[in-house]
Amino acid sequence: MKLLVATTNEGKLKEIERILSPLGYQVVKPPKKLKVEETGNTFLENAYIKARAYYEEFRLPTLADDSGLVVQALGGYPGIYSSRFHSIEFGGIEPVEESPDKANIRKLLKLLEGKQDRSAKFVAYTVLYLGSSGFFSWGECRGEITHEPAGEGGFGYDPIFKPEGFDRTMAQLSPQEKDAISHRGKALRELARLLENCNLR
Ligand code: ITT
Repeated sequence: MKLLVATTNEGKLKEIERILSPLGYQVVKPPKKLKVEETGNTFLENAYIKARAYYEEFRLPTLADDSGLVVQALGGYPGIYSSRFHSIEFGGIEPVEESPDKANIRKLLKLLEGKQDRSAKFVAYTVLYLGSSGFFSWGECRGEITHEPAGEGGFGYDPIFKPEGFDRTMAQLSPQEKDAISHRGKALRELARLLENCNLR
C-alpha cells in the first residue's frame, strides 16, 4: 500500500520510512509541501487536520504524525507547541528567530534550571486518512531531560532526552535503537497492526 506522508519535517519523514518500509508499506513524499495551520488543541486533532489537508490535495491514502515533548515540570509544555516552542511566549522568555531545534532546546533547558523534576515523555499520534474512513494510533516514550545536549543523531529535542533504561540521549542511540523504543515507532507499529487486521497492506 502506498502511503503519502503529510509532513514538512525531514527527520520525521526519514523515521516513518525506516519504520514502515520493512513492514511492507511504500512511503511517498508529498510532491510539494503544504502550509497547514495546526489549529487543533490536541495531537490527535492536529494529526487529523494535516492528514485531511494533504489527502484533499493529492487524493492518496495519507498518513500524518503529530508529536511532541511533554514536560511534567512545565505543566505538559511544550506539548503540541513543540516545533515552534522558541517562537511562542512562555515562562517569561521572549520569542527568538533562529534555528528552531537549537532555540527550542535552549529555551527548554533555561526553563528547567533549578527544577528537581526533569521527567518528560515524547508523544506521537498518527492518523491515516482514507477519505471516508481512517485509522489512528498513538505511542509514547518516557524519560528525562538532561542538563546539556549530547549526540548528533535524530532531530528536534533528541539531544536532551534520555529515555528510561538508557544512559545515553536519544540522539546518541542508533536509528534502530531509537525506533525500537520511540513514541513514533510504537505508534506506527500499532497502526500497521490495525491495518493488517483489516487486510490493508
Ligand atoms: P509537520 O507538522 O510538518 O509534520 P513538525 O515538525 O511541525 O512537522 P509537529 O507539529 O508534529 O511536526 O511537531 C513535532 C515536534 O516535536 C518536532 O518538530 C520536534 O521539535 C518534536 N519531536 C517530535 N518527535 C520527536 C523526536 O522523535 N525527536 C525529537 N523531537 C521530536
